[in-house]
This record gives sequence, structure tokens and C-alpha cells, in this order.
Amino acid sequence: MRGTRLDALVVGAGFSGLYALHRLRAVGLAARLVERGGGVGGTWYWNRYPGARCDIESVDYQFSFSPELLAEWQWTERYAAQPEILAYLEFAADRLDLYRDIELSTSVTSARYDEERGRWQVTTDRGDHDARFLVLAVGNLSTPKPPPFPGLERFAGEWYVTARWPEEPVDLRGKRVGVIGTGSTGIQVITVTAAVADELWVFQRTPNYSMPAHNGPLDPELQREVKRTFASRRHMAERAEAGVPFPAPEKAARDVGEEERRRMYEEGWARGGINSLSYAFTDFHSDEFANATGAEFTREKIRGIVRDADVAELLSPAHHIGTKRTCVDTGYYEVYNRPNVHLVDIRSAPIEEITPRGIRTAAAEHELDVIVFAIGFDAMTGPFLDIDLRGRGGVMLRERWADGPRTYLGLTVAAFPNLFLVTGPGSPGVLSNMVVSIEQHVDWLADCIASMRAGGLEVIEATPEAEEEWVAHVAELAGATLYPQAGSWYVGANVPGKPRVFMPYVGGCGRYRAECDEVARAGYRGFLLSRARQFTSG
Ligand code: NA7
Repeated sequence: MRGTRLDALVVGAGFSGLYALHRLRAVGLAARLVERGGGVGGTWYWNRYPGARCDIESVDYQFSFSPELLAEWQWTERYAAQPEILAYLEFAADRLDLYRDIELSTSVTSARYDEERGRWQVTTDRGDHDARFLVLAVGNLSTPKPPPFPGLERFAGEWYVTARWPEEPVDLRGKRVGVIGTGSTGIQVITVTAAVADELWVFQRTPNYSMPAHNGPLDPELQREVKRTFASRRHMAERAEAGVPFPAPEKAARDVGEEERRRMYEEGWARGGINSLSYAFTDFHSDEFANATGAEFTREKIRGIVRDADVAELLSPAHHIGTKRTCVDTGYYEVYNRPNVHLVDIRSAPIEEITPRGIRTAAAEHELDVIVFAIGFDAMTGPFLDIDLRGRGGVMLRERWADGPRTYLGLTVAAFPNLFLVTGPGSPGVLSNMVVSIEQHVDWLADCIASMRAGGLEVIEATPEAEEEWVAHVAELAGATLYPQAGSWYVGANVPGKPRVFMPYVGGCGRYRAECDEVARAGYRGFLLSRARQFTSG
């Protein structure tokens, strides 16, 4: 059974999938989208946990391609919370008339490339599709890690995984709550839960660096100004390292004296946001000395905020700052001055089991009414490998990626013709403002498909040599930085047994865009383009 015959099937209805559906339609393709969730929104559909908020400023975390969307949508805060971003994506799907081609509550289980016909046979839990092109817009942080702790089934209270937070409100008021995990998610949950829970126990294995958001209502005049100047703002973001419109640093940390460095960091801290410190110096992520100055500045801030010196010490990270995604908070470190918040060091005394009454570590049992798991994701590869993907000759993606992911441009995989990944491993997506990376990826693949159609071509496939070179290029760029040294999800260190390969492209959005454009200009260098071997009427 071949199922619905399409030019393109898009999987996932987050920012990337919605834009892909829109762009593919615009180049004349019969396209549809399938989405596992009961609504559109992707990350912002699933992550409904208390405090969920974007770490990129709202005015930069929106689509740029549609003047209508830009004119009509008003953000209310400097950093938008999850409900507002979800409402924005629902609004975008509605305005772009996407819903008629979206199948919700539909999970792709397998996809096989039919070499004879040059088409993908895609199986979902609600029917099959037969598509020329397959676009996996499945996200990077969409496969949550299941809680690995023994005894959870016997816990008498309630428990939640942040990325599967229920739609119905969860009342944490007056409860004894335990949060496991202190990444971006944990920090957000902890900060808002501290104010409502009776007692909050934070189970921390590794502390993280967090910068102040200085969040607040968005000044209407500023928003008008951003709308007026949006094209140049986005142009700057697209060419910047992290996809945000800040001028690139010009000096190395050693080029300035200690006093000037401190002044620059103080200025960044006062401005706030994910790049508060990292935008100060060119060598922040590559030089031990430069990085250490930023790390120590942050630890000093923590010591200045948290009154209990032992707690401040426990909250002080030791890894290179910025080599795990820096967190952004609204009063995170301050919550540890509250009498109802308790930091539990599970590095020195690990969690041994969940008991019917709570969490038992090697040191003590903590009685809890609610446990929140903010323990992260099988990042970057998980969402792709969740699907049983088989390319040319039946080769399985799981086998091809057994020693770590391999892509060409982060967009394609050798032996998997007509398959496009959006923000896949080998792309700068996760190190950047995702929306900027997503628009670039989708524009590139849609332009590629349009040019194939114009030339009567039906099949595109990365060569193994081009893939090999790209993998080496990504590794070489990373090797010149401090990034691979951290035990981060960028390198697969957060999932037991996962290959330790540094996955993102660290060269920055601007350089990546130029490299992708150059490949296209050179007639899609590194790809084989052809007609399908056989034509059938389907
Ligand atoms: P992260 O950044 O992967 O953080 C997960 C946290 O959970 C982190 O503190 C982990 O400690 C902790 N963790 C994970 N597994 C365990 C176990 N088994 N026991 C105890 N603690 C554990 O995920 P987030 O959801 O916070 O953020 C992901 C991205 O979303 C973020 O980078 C932003 O881009 C947005 P560890 O560090 O492993 O010791």
C-alpha cells in the first residue's frame, strides 16, 4: 500500500515544519505535514511546564518571511513565555492557511526509500504516504529522556516530565515538590515553583551558568521601531555567529586590561540575555584564559547573590562557560535565599531510588508530593533515530549513525536521497537563534527542490565524499574551540551509551549560510542529481 501520493511530506509542525510546508507549497509542490502532537507548535506545544520561556528575545524569535505576520503580531514581553509562542505559531499556521494540509496526532513510524521510483514510502500510525521528498522537521530537543530511576512506579505522589507536561493545569501550591535537573528547563521550573510550593527540593548533579534575562513588558515604541527596521535587523542576525542581531566582538580577552574586562562584563550582565558575556570577546569560546575570566565573573555574581556560602559554592559551575547552552533566568540564584528552597547535591550523594514517599539519595530520603523530571533530551539524533528510516539498499539510518551522526551540510545524508533534515547534526541550529537557522535551512532546501524541478530532475543525493568532508569540517571547527570538552548534550554525553561526537556546526550562522550558498551556486556541489530510474503513475 502506497498511500497518499505527494510531492513532499513534512514531519513536524514546529517553526521548521510550518515554514517548510509554506515554502514547499510556494514552489508548487503538493505537500502535506504530519505532526505527533494534538496541535501545532512543536517544542512550544510540548513544553508547557511552569516557567517555560524562550532564551532568545521575542522580537528576534519570529518568522521574517511574511510582512503580514510581522505587522499583525504583537509580542508582550522581552522574552516570550510558552503560551505566547504557541499562540504565535497557531496564528501563523492559520494566517498561512496551513491547517488544511496538516494531520495532527499522527506519528511517523517508518520511512523507506524506493530506489526504483525515487520516492519515499512513509508509514504513520494513521495511514501511509508516498512522497518524492521527505523533510524531517522533527526538532532537536523533542525526544525527552525517560526517568531512569528505579522505584518510580511505586511513588504515591504525582510526577511529571517537563517536556510532556499536561495541558490541564497542575497545582503545585502548598505542595512538597522535588525537581531533578538544573539545565535551562530545571532553572525555569525551579524559579517559578519556589514561589508557590510549600517546600522545594532541587536535586542538582551539575550546576550551570545562568545570565539574568531582565525580562519585562516589551516597550510598544521599541516594538514599533523593530518592525520598522526588521529587515536590516534580521539581515544582521543572519550574518552573525548566533543568529541574533548583535555586532561581533572585535577584541580578544587579553587585548584589554582586567578593569576594562570587568566593565565590559558588567555592561553585558546589565544588558542581560544568553550572550551577556560571550559577545564581549572573539576568543570567549576558544581560549582558556578568556573563558576563565567570564566563568569567574559569573561565579562571583553567584556568590554575591546567594547568601549561604556553601550553597553558592554548590551552585558554581566548573565547566567552561558557554560550552553547554547558557541559561537565562529571572531570579534563579535568588530563590536559594528562600527558606522553603533546599539544594540537594546528588553529585556527592546520588539518587538511589524513588520510594513510595519521595526520593532517596545515598544520604537521605526526601518526602515529596510531586516530582518534576527536568532531565533533558536525547538531543539532535534522537528525533531522527526514533523513526525507522531506510535509504538506498535498505540501509538503516541507525546503522549509518551508529558511531555518531553523519550529514552533508546538516541537511542531507548520503544514501538517503531526497531526504532533508532541518537543523540536523552538522548544522549550527542548536547554537543559534533557531528561527534564523530554520528559515535559512528551509529556504535552501526549497530553492534546491525548485531548481531541480526547473531542470527536470527528481532525485538529489549527497555523495559519501561530500558527507565525509563535511563531517571532518564540523569536527575541525569544533576542535578549535573549548566546546567538545564539556560533557554536554552537544556531544551526546547526557545519554548513557550514546557515541561521543560533537554534533553542532560551530562556525556560526553567517559562515554556514555562505557555505550553503556556495554549494548551491556551484550547481549543488557534493550532490548527485538525477531522474528517478523508473516512472510510475503511483
Ligand atoms: P539539559 O540541559 O540536558 O539539562 C538536564 C539536567 O538534568 C541537567 O542538570 C542534568 O545533570 C540533569 N540530569 C539528567 N539526567 C540526570 C540523572 N539521571 N540524574 C540526575 N540528574 C540528571 O536539558 P534541559 O531540558 O534543561 O535543556 C535543554 C535545552 O533546552 C537547553 O540547552 C536549551 O537549549 C533549551 P547533568 O548536567 O547531566 O549532570
